[in-house]
Amino acid sequence: MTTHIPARTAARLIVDQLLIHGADTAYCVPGESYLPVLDALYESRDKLRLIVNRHESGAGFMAEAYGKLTGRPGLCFVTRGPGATNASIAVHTAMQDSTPLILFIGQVGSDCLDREAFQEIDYRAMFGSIAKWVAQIERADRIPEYIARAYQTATSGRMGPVVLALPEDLLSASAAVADARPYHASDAAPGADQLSALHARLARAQRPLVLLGGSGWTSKACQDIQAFAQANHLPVTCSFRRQDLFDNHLPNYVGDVGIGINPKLFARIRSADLVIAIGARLGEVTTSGYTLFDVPVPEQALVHIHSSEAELGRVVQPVLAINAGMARIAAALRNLDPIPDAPWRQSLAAARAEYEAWQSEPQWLVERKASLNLWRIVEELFAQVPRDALLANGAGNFATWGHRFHRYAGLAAGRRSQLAPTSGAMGYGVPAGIAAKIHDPDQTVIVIAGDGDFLMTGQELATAVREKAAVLFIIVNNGMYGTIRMHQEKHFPGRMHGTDLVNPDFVQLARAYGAFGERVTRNDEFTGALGQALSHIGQRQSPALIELITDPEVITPGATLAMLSKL
Ligand SMILES: Cc1ncc(C[n+]2csc(CCOP(=O)(O)OP(=O)(O)O)c2C)c(N)n1
Ligand SMILES: [Mg+2]
Repeated sequence: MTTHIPARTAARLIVDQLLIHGADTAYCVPGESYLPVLDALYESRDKLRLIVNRHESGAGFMAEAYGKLTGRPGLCFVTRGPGATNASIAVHTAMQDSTPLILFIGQVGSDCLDREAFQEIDYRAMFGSIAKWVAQIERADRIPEYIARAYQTATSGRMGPVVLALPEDLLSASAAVADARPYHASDAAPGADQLSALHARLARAQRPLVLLGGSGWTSKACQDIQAFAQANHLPVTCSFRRQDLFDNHLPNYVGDVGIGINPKLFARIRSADLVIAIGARLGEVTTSGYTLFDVPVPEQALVHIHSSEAELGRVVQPVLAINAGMARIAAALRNLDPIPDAPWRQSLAAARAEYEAWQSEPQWLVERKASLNLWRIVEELFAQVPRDALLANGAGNFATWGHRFHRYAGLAAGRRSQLAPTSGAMGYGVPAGIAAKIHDPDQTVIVIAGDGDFLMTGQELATAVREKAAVLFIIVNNGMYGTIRMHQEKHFPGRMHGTDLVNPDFVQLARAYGAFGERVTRNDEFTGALGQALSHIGQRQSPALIELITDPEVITPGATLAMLSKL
């Protein structure tokens, strides 16, 4: 018996497939190239929330942040040409950060294709090297197939971005075609022989260490890793901007492996005899510019576990390569028999003490007696908010204060507490923080942004106000693109060029958007401003912004500009 399948428009088919795969939110900047999809979204507006952004980088970053937070693809709709080019920063970030994302782009009709028609781009060529998969849907009856594959591809193995182009004539077509089934992400499981090999290596080790990173983690997987680490008294580190994969308050946590790594931790990893890297890609930042492990044969015995076989042995050769998803490997590690009387047990406390010392206020900073001291601000800020508050940021030296001095809550407790781009994309923090607050209105969300970083996507404050996303924004205003100024000072001392900034009045700017705004120039003013900002976001359902005027000389937690020029 054949069931009668009614014809649906392509746009209806697209939105129906998204709903079948569990979509609840999408981000967009509208365009005439995909009007029928907007109309289908209108019809389903009670099931699928549409967030309207002010720039496609904001829409893309918000979708990427959604993907990071949920493990399900973030959805973003943009118009052809200029919309697609604006959104490309989020595709690149989703690629480097291994985040599931699906970007839908309107495309010129097939009657004009390849003529460089108005706003036409060949998306396969444009996104070819920064997306996991790029396709153009040319037949309405194949929409269920393409969208099911997009979900499957974005979420399986090493997660990543998918780009789907939608030609104009496709969107005006119809088809009588059956729906797909909800997708099920696939991940590999570790083999029993691999687990016993890992166990045997651990039993023989003297100075082992665990390095967590990458995507695909769940709260349960983090609980399992925590149990494995605790049962074996293992020191645990997290890779760059994945500091919330392990509760930083636990004695097993010994620091993060990112830009500006604690030199004592670097030495510890270099001299470890066994490194169990779980989920981390072992990319340039995580390996301190490929110096943490010798390339291609590291001194340490490296057990590398990754969800994609393409990352195993890509740069450094492991003694044991395990292709496995995070949930599966974590559950398996938890079930291993703990190593009795582990010889490294005594050194765990020493490694932890090095981490805690690295977090204390640097002596030179104490002596400087700055009127506004970011070390103190970080300490005071996190003393006033719930432990699982989320901290989002983009790129710039301002971010290192949070990375180094804040103790992130672990995902094991249920929520992500860090949202930041391993791609180093400026402008990420503002939209990402807004997406996090929309996703979980009960979580306290703080965005720390530099004066440069903030203005790359600051227009999304309008989105925050519209969506009643009561985020706390903290701007670290040093009047410059400080990171680049720092590099300039190291390489071309005294020749400052192109790195100073003329800023707007950020407090007036916040107020103009309808947010609370306050400026802080001294440590003792922060308490009052923070109290007001927190009570504002607690009650008003609108964002708050605190602008910190900082000393431009204090360029990092490690040095002043003057100290750098003497290097
Ligand atoms: C989209 C993008 N453009 C440029 C850069 C290069 N870049 C890295 S940090 C930085 C300056 C950041 O300035 P700001 O946000 O004020 O932070 P600061 O370093 O002053 O603390 C620049 C320009 C980048 N990482 N991303
Ligand atoms: Mg700056």
